[in-house]
Amino acid sequence: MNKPEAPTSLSRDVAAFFAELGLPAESLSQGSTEIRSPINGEIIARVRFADAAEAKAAIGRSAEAFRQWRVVPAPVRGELIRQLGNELRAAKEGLGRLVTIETGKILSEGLGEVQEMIDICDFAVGLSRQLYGLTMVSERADHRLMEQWHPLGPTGVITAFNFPVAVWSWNAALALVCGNPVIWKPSEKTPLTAMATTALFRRAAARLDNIPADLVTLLIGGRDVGEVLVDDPRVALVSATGSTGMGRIVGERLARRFGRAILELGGNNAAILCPSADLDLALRATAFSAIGTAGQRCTSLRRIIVHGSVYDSFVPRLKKVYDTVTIGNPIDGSTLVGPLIDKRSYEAMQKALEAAAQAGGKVHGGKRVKGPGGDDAYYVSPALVEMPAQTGPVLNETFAPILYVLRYENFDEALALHNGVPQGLSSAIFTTDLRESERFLSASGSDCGLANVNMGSSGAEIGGAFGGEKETGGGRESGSDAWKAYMRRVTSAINFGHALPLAQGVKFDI
Ligand code: UN1
Repeated sequence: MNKPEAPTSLSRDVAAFFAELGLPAESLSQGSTEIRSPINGEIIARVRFADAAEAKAAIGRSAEAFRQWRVVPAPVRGELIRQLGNELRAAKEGLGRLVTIETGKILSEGLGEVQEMIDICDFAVGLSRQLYGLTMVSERADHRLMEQWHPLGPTGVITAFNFPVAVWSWNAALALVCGNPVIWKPSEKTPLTAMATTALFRRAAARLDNIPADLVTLLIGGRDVGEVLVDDPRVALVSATGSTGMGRIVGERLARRFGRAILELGGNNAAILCPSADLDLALRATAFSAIGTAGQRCTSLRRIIVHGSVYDSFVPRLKKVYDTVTIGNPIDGSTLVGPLIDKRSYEAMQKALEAAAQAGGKVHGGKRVKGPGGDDAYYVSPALVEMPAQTGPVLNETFAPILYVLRYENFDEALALHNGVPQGLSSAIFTTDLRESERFLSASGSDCGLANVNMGSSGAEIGGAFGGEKETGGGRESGSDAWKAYMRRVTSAINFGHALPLAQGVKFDI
């Protein structure tokens, strides 16, 4: 474990990056909401929150931007995203570091998050020339059927603290090439990375002519601002990432007004460790998925279901990793585990561990450790909990590094445990047995949106559709055909003949 180091002046770093981006120094001291770095609890900014009236006005401006943007050809819209990708490339160091300062994830992951933004920009640029509709054969002579995809409307994007900018970019890059303006409400805990990203977007937009003002609006605010986005019928689509509790409210309220939703909510991701697994590989993959990002990814590994024949060779090795992993300042290159985001998160972790112990779990680790920041920072050793059964806190997502270990004897039992939780985001199997891996990926296998073989549950690339089932909300973002959620489909029938045959052979002669 790292020795505690003297706290650095993170606010100075933040101010320097903001100056580099041309953001006024006052933007860091404009308001009364204190933003603290989880690294040492230092106040790095005081930001102003928008209120509901400002949010409404912003939606009006976004609706105006939509009228202009929807008629810009999609490949021209793609050029804006190409410019955004270039800005992100140039600012990768600084923005990655700011992600680390604001979220506490290690620098390599802060940089990785910006890389994920660059990757989705590249994807979206290509996509801007591939918003394909279909043509279908018609049952009627001299008729043609076709579908087109048109821009949908202002898109609200509500993001969580743990991926403060990448998740915005998955949504924004697609929404923008699809012809929609974006209104962004970032997590209350991470407004600074959102401000910096918006500044980079403005730089990109300034390189081109005729980009409508208010194409991207940043609304830093609380729940009231989120509610305006969810309730206002001018917002055609809301993409929300966060807890299942939040998503249930957002989903219900959107449904009431027939607004569209993309929900990316809690995960309770598991891996099955089979008798034939490559244990060395499984150990590394488990460590990254369960301990990495201090367990604060929606894809973090939360359960491992281990076959009895490998339990005693695998679990003690895993415990050793848990005992020796480097915890400390995430800016320091040798650290693997940074702090939790805040005190509430620490308390939720302790509560879950107590409940697990009460349910018969054997808890290993999970204690507060001294980091670089004194009392206002929350560093913990990751926790491994051997459970006698899948009960109590094992059924919930606790956003902290807790890995529950369960034992199984036959594969069907493992699958039942795997799927026996309310969430369905990500999943993994470690096996070299083709039958097991194919079964896991089949209709009677993992019930999650993401199912991996011989790798952990976290760290997806942007090329595939990202999201999950059940209480994870069903939304898909990022790659594959996720773009379709940001557009409206028009199906057209065209008669190029002289007769008027009716479908299904109906006669209606006048
Ligand atoms: C999240 O935690 O909300 O698959 C997103 C991953 C990352 C994204 C996580 N690419 O772990």
